[in-house]
Parts: sequence; structure tokens; C-alpha cells
Amino acid sequence: MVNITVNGLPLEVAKGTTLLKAAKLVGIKIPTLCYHADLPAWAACGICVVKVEGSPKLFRACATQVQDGMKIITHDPELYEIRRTVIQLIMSTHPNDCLSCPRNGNCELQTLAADFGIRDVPFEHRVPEIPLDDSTPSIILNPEKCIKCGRCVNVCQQMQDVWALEFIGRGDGTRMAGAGDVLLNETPCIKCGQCSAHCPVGAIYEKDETRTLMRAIRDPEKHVAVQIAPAVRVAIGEAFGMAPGTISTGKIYAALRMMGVDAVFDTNFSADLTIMEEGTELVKRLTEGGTLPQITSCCPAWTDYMEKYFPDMIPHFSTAKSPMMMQGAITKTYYADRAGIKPENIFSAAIMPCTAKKFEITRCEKMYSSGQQDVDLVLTTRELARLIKALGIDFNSLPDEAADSPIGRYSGAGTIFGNTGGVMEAAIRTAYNLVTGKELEDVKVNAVRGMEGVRRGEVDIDGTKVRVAVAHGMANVRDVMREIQDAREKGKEPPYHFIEVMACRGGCIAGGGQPYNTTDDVREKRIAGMYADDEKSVIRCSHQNPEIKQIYKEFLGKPLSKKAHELLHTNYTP
Ligand code: HC1
Ligand code: SF4
Repeated sequence: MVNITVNGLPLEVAKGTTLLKAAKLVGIKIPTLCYHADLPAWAACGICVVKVEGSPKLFRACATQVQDGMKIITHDPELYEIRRTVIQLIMSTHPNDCLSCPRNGNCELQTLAADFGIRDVPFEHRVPEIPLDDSTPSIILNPEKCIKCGRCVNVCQQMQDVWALEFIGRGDGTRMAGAGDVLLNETPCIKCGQCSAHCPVGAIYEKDETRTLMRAIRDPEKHVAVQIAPAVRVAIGEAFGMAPGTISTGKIYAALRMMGVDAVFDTNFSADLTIMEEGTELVKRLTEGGTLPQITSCCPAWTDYMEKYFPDMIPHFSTAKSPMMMQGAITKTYYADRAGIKPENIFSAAIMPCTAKKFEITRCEKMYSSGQQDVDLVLTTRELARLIKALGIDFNSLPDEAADSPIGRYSGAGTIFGNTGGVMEAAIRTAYNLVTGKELEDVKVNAVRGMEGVRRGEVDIDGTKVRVAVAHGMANVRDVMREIQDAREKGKEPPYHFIEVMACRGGCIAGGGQPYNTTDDVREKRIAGMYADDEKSVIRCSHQNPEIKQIYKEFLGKPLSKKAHELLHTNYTP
């Protein structure tokens, strides 16, 4: 521990603490712009400069560590002027079109300019002319708005290990671009959207398709059916001032109905369906032989990554489609049939925490298994929140409503799909039943819970030891894949039987389409919300969901049946 003072207040903090974090302990939030708690400090912008008594230098609070005896000054008239000038300099090379900017109202630069009361910029306004890149179906790059904070490049390279973005050029001419200065769609980008979630301004953002949903609702020919993903329910409330982790499932259903949506379904139902298919597939591979370990395939950014970087792993993938795609397929077949609606008249939309889901809906011909495009549109959580605000719906005071039947009811296992370890836990709950015919006394699987980047464990299913691993955040996944390749090359038994992979740190609760300002603190609260929702569920296992039993009885037959294969399974190509 070291002893310091912050603005004269004595403080004891751990060695290695940054000045930024030390100041926070005494209630001072030093202004920042390039800093994000998820990433190593880059010290690019200079807004967080502070003074240390006895030193003529200024120190960047995000990147400077405390030293014993340090006397830190976080604000005085001179620091105020310096920070104001830094903001004005950034504004001098930034477009002035705040009103039509995708980040209008939640831009970190706009907030700083407002807080510092900046009314003019005493420098020449020089905005570089760089074309927009809208080559992917998920996110848009607008390098003209880039303030070169480095967050997007760092998150893509360090956290996701994809290296699809880089800075090109030097000095004044530096700009953010697809790696190798090509369009993003020509890079290895996996559309995870983490760059957009970490960008402080409007330089990277999700493709906004809210008007497409409004047009479908207005079309009298269309029956609009909307599903909501597991992770949306614990995060959307943040856009309306609620605490992270607040469960707003019933309010989301109510808001969608107020918008004019015809049927409201829940992706959690299809998460249960996925478990039936994927769990049966796992038990089959374990008992009858098949490629092991089996690896989950519901995260589209992960499947995209694997097709690009680990094509030799394709046989390990579960062939089960993601819950979102299963829900689309059964909406336009099973539901269409029961509701007496022509599939071509159904407009199937999905609210997802993820930008890669926008890409997934047309990724291969299996996404058209109903004879139509199974999911017509994906909106992110951020897009839905904007739409709710635009329509004047008072989200906070909406009553809780229920989803529609017969593909809206779900178990607690379906909910926890949205957080790291959740798919694995849901699968174990049902695999145990498939193998033993019995129910687990305690459905909580502690071995796979938590936030460590890779968690390894062993689960006892009636005497059979099933070795499992859970990985999240793409940079953590590579190591696990190498372990499998290594065992294969050495002719050894595979180190695991079943692996869960989610591209984003924390799983979908921290997907690239979730509300801004996601940090580990926020992730943990959203995850706690997911587990709380599971715990209060009467039904905690996918195979116990009565609507799941019903769909197999009335329509699919049994897991892995011919019909299930046609509608609920897919394939992958290198
Ligand atoms: Fe996910 Fe999934 S959990 S991929 O993280 O398997 O996006 O929430 O909808 O499809 O169910 C995302 C979340 C989501 C699918 C499910
Ligand atoms: Fe990198 Fe993901 Fe952004 Fe693509 S979407 S550039 S992979 S962070």
C-alpha cells in the first residue's frame, strides 16, 4: 500500500493504482475521453492531466501510477483551461453535425463540450474528407468522426484478437481504417460490434434499421412477429435510467405491443429448443461416438471467427442453429400454420444485444429453411431503446405483460443463455436428464459460473465425468482451440467433451449492440440479473418447458428428427 493525498485528502491505496482510480476513491471523476475501463490506458487525448505537488510536469491520470507520498491536484483554474483547450482542439478536426449524428445525446465528446460550456473553437476547422465504410451488414465506420482515441483498434486487436482495424498514416494524416486500408468487409472482421460499443463518438455505430420495422408494422399485409433475446432484458432499462441488471422483460413485451407489433415471442423459448437439439447431439456424440469436444455455435461472431481462423474445428461445432434462427424458422412454419397465416405474410424481427446477428440472418441458405428468409430483421438493444423513445412510450411506467403462445414460454435455463457459462449450465441440466432420466437436485452448476476468461471444470453425470470449458472474449478462445489441436496432433484424448464459446466478454449481456458504457462492473450486474431471473423461474430446465414438449409432440417429433434437421440445424464452410 502507498500513502498519497488527493486535493489534500489523505488516502491509502494499493501499489499500482492509477491516479484516475485513486481520485475516484475520493469522489472525483477526472474527465477522460480515450480511456475505457476495459482497455489498457492509451494516454492519447490528454484530457485527464493532473498536477503533482513539487513537479513542474503534468501527468496523465489514466496512465500514471501512484507513488508513496504523492500529492495529487485534480483540478485548479489552470487545469480547467488546459482541458478546455484540449477539447477545443479535438473539436477543430471534428464535424459539427451533432443533430444528425448517430451518437447525438450520448456522445462523450458532446458531453465534455457541454460540461465545459464551450461555445466557440478558436482554431481553424479542418475536417478530413474520408469516405464512409458501410460494407458490412452490421456496423458503419465514419473515419471523419474519429478522434483517434484508439479504443476501437485496441478492443479489436487486444480484447477480440481479430485485428480487423488499424490506424493508417502518420501525424495529422492518421486515420482509423480496416486493416490493410481495405473495406471492413474485406478484413477478418467478425461483426461483433465491440468497436462500436467502445467508440466514444459517432465514428463507429450499428446499422440503424429501426425504420424498416416501422414500415413493416404499417404494412397491412404483414403480420409482424418479434422475438427478444435473453440478454436484452437485463440491459435495455439502462437506456431509461434503470440500474444495470434490472429485469424488464414484461415492459419490453408491452412496449412492442404498443408499437403495433402483432405477436411477441421470446428467444428464450428457442434457447430451450436449442438445448434439446444440442444436448441430444452431445449425448449422442458421447455415447455413440462422434467428434469431441462439441463446441457451441449460437454466437455468430464466434462461428464467423472459427470459419476464418480455425476451419479445422468445423466438425466440432454443434450443427444446431442459434436460438434466434430456430425461432425464425418455427415462426414461419409451426406458428404460421397454427395461426393460419401465410409464411410470406409474416415479418419476423429479432431484438438482439448483438450486431453480428444482423449478418447471421443471411449468412447461408440454411437461414431460409421455412422457404422464406426465416428472420427478416435484427434490431439491437440500442435501436429498440431509441425507437421506444421516439414513439413517446413511457417505458418505466409500462405494466408487465406476458409473451404470446405457443412459442413464448421459457425456462430459467433459456434465460441464462445470455451470459458466459449459461449455455453450458443449461445444457448440463438437460443432458443429465437425457442420460439418467432423472432430474438434478441442484440445478446450479458453480463450476461454469464466473468471469474468468477461460473456466475449466468437470461435471459428473451419473458416474460419467464430462470435461467442460467455457471461454468468452475472442482473445481467450484461441488458447482453448490450440489445446484441442495440440491433443489431436499428439494423438491424445481431447482435453474436453464440451466447450461453450461467446465472442464478447461476459457473453451476450455485453454484446456489441447493448447500451453504452459497459464495464466489468456493469457486466457483473447484468449477469446477476440473469441468474436472478433464472432463480425466480418455476421451470429451470429446458426439457421441462411445456411449450417445448408441445412443439415436439405436435410438430417436430423428437430432437434430431428429420424435420428438426431441416429447420433447426445448419452447416459451416471454411
Ligand atoms: Fe445471445 Fe443467443 S444467447 S447468441 O448470446 O444463443 O445475441 O442474448 O439471442 O440466438 O437465446 C445474442 C443473447 C441470443 C441466440 C439465445
Ligand atoms: Fe473488430 Fe468486432 Fe469491430 Fe469487426 S466488429 S472491427 S471484429 S471489434
